[in-house]
Amino acid sequence: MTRKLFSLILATLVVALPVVSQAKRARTETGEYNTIRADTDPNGPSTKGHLSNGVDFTPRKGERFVSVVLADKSGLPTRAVIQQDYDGDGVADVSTEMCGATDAPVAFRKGIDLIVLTQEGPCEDGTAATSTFGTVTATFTR
Ligand SMILES: [Ca+2]
Repeated sequence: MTRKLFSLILATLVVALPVVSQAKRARTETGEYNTIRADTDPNGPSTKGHLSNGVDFTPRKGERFVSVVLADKSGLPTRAVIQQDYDGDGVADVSTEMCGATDAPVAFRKGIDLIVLTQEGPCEDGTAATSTFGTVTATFTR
């Protein structure tokens, strides 16, 4: 009886340990943006240019903070905001500025999608910046 119980406890620990370490690990997700409009494309209207200056991310259960990095093909930093629409009216209720990347993990309200929107022009501190096309990398932590 004791031996069976011990085996059961051991089996539970072996199964549970990877789950716990997985839960503490940060999760990274990427998305592409492209602010080059088809009608201003030097090659003329085409299917390769589409207007999309943002990337949506859906946080998972337990995630509370996000760090964001933008890699623009221009090589310059990209001004962006992280937004959440708490009441679903299509208007952002919170907006956090960044210049190329977040300085520190940003707390967000759980259960609501995050939208990372690139902005035209320089960053708030005057740093030269632009938005052409590139990748948004979001790292979620608990
Ligand atoms: Ca709103």
